Amino acid sequence: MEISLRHVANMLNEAERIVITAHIHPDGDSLGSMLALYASLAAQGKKVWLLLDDEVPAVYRFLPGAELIRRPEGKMEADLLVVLDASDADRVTAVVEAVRAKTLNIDHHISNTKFTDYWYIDSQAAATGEIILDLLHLMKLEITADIAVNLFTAIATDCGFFRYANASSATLRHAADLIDRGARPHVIAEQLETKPLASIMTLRGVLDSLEIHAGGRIATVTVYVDAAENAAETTEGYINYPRNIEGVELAVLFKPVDDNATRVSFRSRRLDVARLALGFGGGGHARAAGCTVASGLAGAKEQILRAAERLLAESGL
Ligand SMILES: [Mn+2]
Repeated sequence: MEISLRHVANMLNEAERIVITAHIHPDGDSLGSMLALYASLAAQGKKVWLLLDDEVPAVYRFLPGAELIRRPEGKMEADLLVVLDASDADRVTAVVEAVRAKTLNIDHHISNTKFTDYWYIDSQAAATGEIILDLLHLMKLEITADIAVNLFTAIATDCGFFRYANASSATLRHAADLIDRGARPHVIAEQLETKPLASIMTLRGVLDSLEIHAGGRIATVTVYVDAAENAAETTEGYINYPRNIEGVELAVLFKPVDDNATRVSFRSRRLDVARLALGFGGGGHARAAGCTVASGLAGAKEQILRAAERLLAESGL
């Protein structure tokens, strides 16, 4: 059932035992939103748990409270399970199975499949963090400096530090509000941009894998990382290299998982890549989306390129 933000606030006020989760392969928005909501509800004396069926990538471990995020273990009961920044059930399976509770989804993905008991979706918001900030104001909860750091990171990372098309004047007003409450953008940016040497070494291989297709309109790169690294590091930033090439309408990042799975990320300037991702059971936004293709790298590449060239033609690009 679709509900208003006021109704979301009422549900949170009424619940005493609340589990907060977000999508697997967590990013700054999902983690920052989780931690901000956690801190505000826990400060009210509620029993709150942060569950995620994934590791927190190393780059986000500076977020205040990140160490409180646990993997689900066994079954549990709660009054409410809040699912943040997740657009479909596939991305939260383990936690939803482990927790018996009413489910509430707060999200900003246009591709949201409305998979919970209750949902609040604002596809105009650049980040779920923007919605959480509005919610905390509505609930008249204190926004501490730690909460501000989490929400600023959530918002900034989902709009390329205010450079992407989804960064609206409202996005910047939210960010300004958070700076007033103690978020320091230059400190957060430095945390996010400082990389381990291994990540730069990986970049060498990524650039080596660059391929140009469709007469220069599609650029692809491939990231090979073993499972352990995969869990600890975020590789999404690599897609900006093909994305920034002159004339490229569609950037694709392939991440081979095994012989039967290849994760794929898309970025574009004008093309609706959410449509492309949806065709492979994925989702996302118009200019940034992703999916997993049930095939090894070569097969996935072939299928994606075929679908992408068709979409380019249909879109007149
Ligand atoms: Mn998001």
